[in-house]
Amino acid sequence: MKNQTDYPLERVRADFPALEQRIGDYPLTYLDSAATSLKPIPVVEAMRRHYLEDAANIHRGVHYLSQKATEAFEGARASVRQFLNAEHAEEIIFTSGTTAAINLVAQSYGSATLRAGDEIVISHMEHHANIVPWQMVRERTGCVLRVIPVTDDGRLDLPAYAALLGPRTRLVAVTLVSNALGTINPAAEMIRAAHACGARVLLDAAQAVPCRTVDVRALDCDFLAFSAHKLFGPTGIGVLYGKRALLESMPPFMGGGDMILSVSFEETIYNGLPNKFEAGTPHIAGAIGLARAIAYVQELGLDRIAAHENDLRDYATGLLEAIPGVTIVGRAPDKAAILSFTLEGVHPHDIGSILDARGVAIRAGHHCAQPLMQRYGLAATARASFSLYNTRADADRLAEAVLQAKELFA
Ligand code: 7TS
Repeated sequence: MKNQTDYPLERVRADFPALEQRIGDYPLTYLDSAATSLKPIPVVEAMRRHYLEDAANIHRGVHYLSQKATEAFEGARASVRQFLNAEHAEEIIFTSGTTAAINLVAQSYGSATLRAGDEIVISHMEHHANIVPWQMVRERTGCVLRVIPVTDDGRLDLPAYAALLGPRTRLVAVTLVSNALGTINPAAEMIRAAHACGARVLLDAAQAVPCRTVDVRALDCDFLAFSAHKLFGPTGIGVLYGKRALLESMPPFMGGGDMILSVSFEETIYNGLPNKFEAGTPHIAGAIGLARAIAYVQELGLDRIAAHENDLRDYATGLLEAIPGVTIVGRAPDKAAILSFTLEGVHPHDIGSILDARGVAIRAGHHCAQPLMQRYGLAATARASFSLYNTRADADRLAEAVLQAKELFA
């Protein structure tokens, strides 16, 4: 089998100069895009231009460069709106990333609306970023955390989810795609069930936006969070989407410049959306880079990206399965190109080091999902994640290196 014939893999790879380097005697095989993606030239160029030619602060200057920076920043917001198919640009809040976006909802919405005994439903496959903020809210409000179990093959247990929902459920916070298992969760169905009992839903889309079309209106989610750095954009910027009426009803999360209309020592009047949630000078270059990254994946086409990654997922799964002693953790029928695995007799960190010595970059560890690891009785897994620039040759090198790890420890 060949790579998809209409997929411009060579052209895509040429956009990512990091792929040209060698690690010792080996070409770089980058299989850690679930941690962060590599960055294409157009994204870095857009940020470089801003920093070298147009650097100015936004929303405050009357001068030319400030206006230009403001237009670029608000243009980026418009790009994100269109990318997510949100109804209004002011439903797009720039944050420093997924973690900050979830914390914003937990602090602002959670603290303002939750009372002792109210219930938040999360799942057993959440990243710590979608667990710990809710535990912090629990400490402040006395609300209760309920956890959707996962099945042995790595799906959410949907009958158990239905049984968890009830009149006390206020919020469901779940991941769209699991970073540790690759599982794609049936979000639309889960949102319908949550809404039917009056609960709001937050989706963690950190692993979803790089490889799937995410339409907040089709999903009807109330909040959604993602990071630019997994979407071929810069670190330090991400997005919180929230339905306008909800965001309007929420108190500010941080106070400072830009989030106010007027300040006196007696009284401060807050700004409207989205500024209310964007105190301080934001990551202007980051927003510009994110907008360029969105254009990059849209030019390539998310459906084509998904098809390419699915091919790599299936190909690599076949290769790993053929190695005796390898167990793939996470076998949901609907999966992104994230392969967590263990190798009998070899610690995942040793797998990672042996692969690294051959230029193969994977992640080994608990993937910031310790409860999930505990569920499967594991301390860690090795995780290979494939992206739009990976090749079948990358999967071959992964499998060869895993075989060598096995022989070394035999
Ligand atoms: N949610 C999910 C599903 C994630 O995969 C991650 C990062 C986060 C939230 C947090 O994103 P951040 O940008 O705010 O840090 N996941 C990973 C990973 O799997 N390996 O490194 C980071």
